[in-house]
Amino acid sequence: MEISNQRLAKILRNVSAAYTLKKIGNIFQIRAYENAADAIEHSTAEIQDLWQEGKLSEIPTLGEKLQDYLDELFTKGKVKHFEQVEKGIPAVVFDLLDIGGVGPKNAAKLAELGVKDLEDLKKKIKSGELVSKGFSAKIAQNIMSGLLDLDQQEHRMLLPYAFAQADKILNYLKKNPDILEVHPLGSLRRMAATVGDLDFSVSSEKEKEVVEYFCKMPGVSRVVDKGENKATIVLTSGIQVDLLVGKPESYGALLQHFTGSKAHNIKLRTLAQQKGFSLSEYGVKNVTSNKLQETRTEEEFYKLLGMQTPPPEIRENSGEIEAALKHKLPDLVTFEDIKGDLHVHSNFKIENPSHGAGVDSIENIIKRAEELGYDYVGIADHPPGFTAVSREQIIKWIKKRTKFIQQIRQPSESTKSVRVINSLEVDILKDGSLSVPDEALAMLDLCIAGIHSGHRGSRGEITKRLMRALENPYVDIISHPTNRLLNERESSDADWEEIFKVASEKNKILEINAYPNRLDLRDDLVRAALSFGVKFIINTDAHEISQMDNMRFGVAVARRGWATKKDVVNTWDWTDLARWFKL
Ligand code: DGT
Ligand code: CA
Ligand code: CA
Repeated sequence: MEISNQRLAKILRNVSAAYTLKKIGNIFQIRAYENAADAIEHSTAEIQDLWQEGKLSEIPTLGEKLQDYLDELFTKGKVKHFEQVEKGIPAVVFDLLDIGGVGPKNAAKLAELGVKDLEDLKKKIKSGELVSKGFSAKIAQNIMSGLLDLDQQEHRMLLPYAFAQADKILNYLKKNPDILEVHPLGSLRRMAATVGDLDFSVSSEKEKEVVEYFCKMPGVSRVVDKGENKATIVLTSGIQVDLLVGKPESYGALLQHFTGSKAHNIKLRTLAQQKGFSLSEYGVKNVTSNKLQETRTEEEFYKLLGMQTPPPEIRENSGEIEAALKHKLPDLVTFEDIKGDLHVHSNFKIENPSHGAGVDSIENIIKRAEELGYDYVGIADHPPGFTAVSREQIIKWIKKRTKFIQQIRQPSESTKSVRVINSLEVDILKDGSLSVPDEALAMLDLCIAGIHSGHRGSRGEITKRLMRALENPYVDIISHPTNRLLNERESSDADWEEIFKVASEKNKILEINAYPNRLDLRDDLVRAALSFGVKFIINTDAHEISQMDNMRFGVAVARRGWATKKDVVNTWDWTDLARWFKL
C-alpha cells in the first residue's frame, strides 16, 4: 500500500497526541513525533521512496527509533507500537485534531461530551451545548471557525465511497410506495472519479409527501432547505444530499436536467435554440407555439432534439452531442463484459516486499474470481525490494512462487475453472530499468510494471522512465500510469502523447486501475490514448478479496474515456487473451 507524505504526517501526529493523552513518554519524545511530521509534510521527496532506497536517515530530525517504525509501517502497513499507544482512544479524537486550534486535550474532552463527528460538533456549538458543558464561549467560537476552515478545504468523496452512501439512500427511498422511480443524478450518475454532493431524483404523484419522507430519513443531521418538490439535507457524516421530485409525465426532463454535466446542458440548450426549442426540467418547449412537450423518459427528451441518448458517463460536452446527433455514439464497454482481473495481490510468503503485500491467500483469490464468474485471474504480487534483497534471493523467491502457482493451477483443461496467471507488479526504477532481473521475469506468464517512487520527477524524467519500460520486451502492462492519488497527489507530468504512440506501436497495454483513490489511467487520458489505438486492461489492484468488487469503478473510467469492448483486453475470452500475451 502506498502511504503519502500527508497521510504519514497524520499518522505521526496521532501518535504524538496519544502519548500526550496517556501521559507516556517525555516532552522530547512527543516533540520528536511532531518534528518528524513537520519534516515529512514539507519534504519534496516521497518518504516511501527514500525508505525504499534505504535513505530514511536523510530525513532531518528522524531518529533511529522512528526510522524503525516507518520501516515497519511501509513493510506491514501498520506499527504495533502505534496501535498499542492509541488503544482505547476513541477514533473521533483523531478526527477532531484536524480542526485548527484543537489539541489532544480538547479533542479528548469533546469526545467525552459525546461529540460523534465534526458535523455533530457543529450542531453542539450552534445549540449552545458546548458552552453549557464547560467550554468558554471564546474557545467554542474558535473551534467553530476552525471547522469552517476545514469545510473550505476542498475535499470530494471518492466514487466508491459516494456509491456506498448513495446505496443506503436509494434503498430507503425505494421502500416508499409513493415513489415510482429513483435515480442518482449529477456527478454520481456520470460516475466521475470524485463526487461533491449526492443528488437524487424521484418520480411521484405525491411530491410533498416524498419530500417529508426524505427529510425524515435516518442519519439526517439537519435539513438545509425544504420546498414543495425538493429538499437539501446534511447527513451526520457531513455529506450533503439534494432531492428533486417530479411528476411521472415529465420525469425524463428532470432526470436529464440534473444529471448534467453543466457543460453538456449548456451545449444542448444552444443546439435546442437553433432548432426553435427551449429546454427545462419540465420538458422541451416549442418557442414559436409556446407549447411544452413533456417527456416521461430521457430517451423521449433526446429524441425530440433528433438525437440518441448519450450514456450519462460521457455527458461532458466532449463530442458526445455531435456523435448522438449523427446516431454514432460508441458502444461503451460494460461491467458484464469483464472476464477477469489480472492485478490482485496475495499473501504469498515474502520476507522483504518492495511494497505492501495482500492479505488473502492465492487459493481464496481464485475462489473469489470463480464466484465473480471470471474466466481468468492474475496474481500480481510485489517482488522483494531490490535494495533489501540480493539478486539471487529475488530469483529464488520467484522460482518458488512460480512453482506454487503451477501446482495450484486447475488440473484439467476440460473443467470449467478459472485460469490462473502467474504475474508480478515490478517497479520501474529511476533509470527506467526494472526491479527484477530478466532471468526471473522469464519465469512469469506476464509482467506488470509500474512506477512506485519518484512521482514528482520532471516531465522529461517520467517520460523517459515510462518509455524505457515500454521498450522492455518483458513488460506487458503498465500499471496506474499517472500515479495520481485522489485528494492526495497530482498525476505525474509526462509526454502522454508520445507514451501512447509507443505503447500502441509496441503492443503494450495500459492499465485502468480501479483502486478507489487511483482510477488511473484517468478518463481524459483514456480518451486520448484511444485515438492512438492503445489497448487497456481494467484491474482492481486488490490487496484483499473484497476489493475485487471495485471492478465496476474501473469500468466507469473506461466508459468515461469512450472505450468499447474491443479496446479492453480483459473482456476477451481466454483464447484471445492467451494469444495476445503468448500464454
Ligand atoms: P458535484 O456535486 O460537484 O460532484 O457535481 P455535480 O455535477 O453533481 O453538480 P451539482 O450537484 O451542483 O448539480 C447536479 C447537476 O445538475 C449538474 O451536473 C448540472 C445540473 N444542473 C442543472 N441546473 C442546475 C443549476 O441551476 N444549478 C446547478 N448547480 N446544477 C444544475
Ligand atoms: Ca452533485
Ligand atoms: Ca447538488
